[in-house]
Amino acid sequence: MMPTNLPPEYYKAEDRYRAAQTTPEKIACLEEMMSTIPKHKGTDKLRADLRRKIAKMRETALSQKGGARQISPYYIDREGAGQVALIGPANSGKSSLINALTNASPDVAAYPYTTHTPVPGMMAYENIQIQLIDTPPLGREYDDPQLLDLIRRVDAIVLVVDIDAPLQQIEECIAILEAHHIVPEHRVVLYEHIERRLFIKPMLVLVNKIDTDSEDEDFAVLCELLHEENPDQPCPLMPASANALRHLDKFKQALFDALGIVRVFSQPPGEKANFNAPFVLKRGSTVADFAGKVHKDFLEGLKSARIWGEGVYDGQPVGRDHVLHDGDVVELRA
Ligand SMILES: Nc1nc2c(ncn2[C@@H]2O[C@H](COP(=O)(O)OP(=O)(O)OP(=O)(O)O)[C@@H](O)[C@H]2O)c(=O)[nH]1
Ligand SMILES: [Mg+2]
Repeated sequence: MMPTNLPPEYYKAEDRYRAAQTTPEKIACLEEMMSTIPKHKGTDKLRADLRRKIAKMRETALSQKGGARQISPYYIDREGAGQVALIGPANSGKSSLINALTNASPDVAAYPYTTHTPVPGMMAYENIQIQLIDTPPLGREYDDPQLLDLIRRVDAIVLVVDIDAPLQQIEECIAILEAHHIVPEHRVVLYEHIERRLFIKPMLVLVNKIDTDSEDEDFAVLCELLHEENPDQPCPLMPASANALRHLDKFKQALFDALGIVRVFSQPPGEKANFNAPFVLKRGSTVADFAGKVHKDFLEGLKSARIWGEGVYDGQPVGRDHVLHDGDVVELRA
C-alpha cells in the first residue's frame, strides 16, 4: 500500500536515489526521502522499510570504505573531536579561513566559485583537533544536493559571510538551508509545530574581512541590528579576519562550545593523567559512557571511579551516572 500524500521532495529525492552512483550518495538520498515523509499511521510501513534499507546500505558502506570516499569528495570521514562545515556565499573567505585555521591549503582567489569540491583540514584547539571542511559556495543558483547532504552530516555549521553585505548573505543562506530542512539550532523554536524530521545543527555566523578597527565598528552595528530584529532568537555572530588573522582565537573557543563536547582525562590508578590526550564525549555524558570509551572491560566490570574536577572535591568517589564536565580527570577501577 503506497500512501498517496507524499510531498514532491520525496519523489525528487527518490529520483536522485535511482541516479546515485555511490553507496554514501544513496544513503544520503534515502535519508532525505525519510525526512520528507509525514509521520502518521499511514506511513509507518514505508518509514520502516526505508529504515531497513538505510541500515543495510550503511553496512555495505562500511565494507567498502575507502573506495566510496575516492568516488565522492563530498563524503568525508570524520576525524578529531568534531566535523564542521564552513559554508557561505562565493568569495566570503571560506578557503582563506581554512588556510588560516588548519593544516590544509585550498586555493584562494578574488573571483567567485574558486572552490569546486570540499576540502577537509584539521584545526588545533588547545589539546584537541577539530575537522573543518571548506566547501563550494552556497547560493540560490547553486543549491547543490551533494553539498546539502554534506551539511546534513556534519556536527556544526559555520556560516561565513562578508562584512560588506552580511544581512543579505545571512538571510539568503539560512533560507536555502531551511528550504532543505536544515535548521540552525538558534532558530529551532520557529519550527516547533513542524511534523517532519528536521536536521538541527549548531551554527556560528562568522562575519569575515573585519581587518581593522573600523570594521570592528561595522560589526558592532550589525550585531545591534540583528539583535533588535530578532531579540528572541539571537543569531550567534562572531567577527573574523582571515587575512589580518584577527579574532580567530575567540572563534575557535566559540566553535568548541557550539560542538557541545567535553574533554575528560583518564588517570590510571597510581599514574598521572595524560593531559595531551583527552577523551572527547558529548556534553551530558556520564562516568559509564566514559568508561566504555576508555576500555570495553570497564563497561561491565567497572567497580569504582574517583574524580577530580568541577563540582566535586579532589578524588571524590562517584557513581556510574555522575555527569562529567570539561576538564574532569577520572580514575577507573575494574
Ligand atoms: N580584506 C579581506 N579579504 C579577504 C579576507 N578573507 C578572504 N579575503 C579575500 O576574499 C576573496 C575570496 O576569498 P576566498 O577565500 O577564495 O573565498 P571563498 O569563500 O573560498 O570563495 P569561493 O571558493 O569562491 O566560494 C579573496 O580575494 C581573498 O583574498 C579577509 O579577511 N579580509
Ligand atoms: Mg573557496
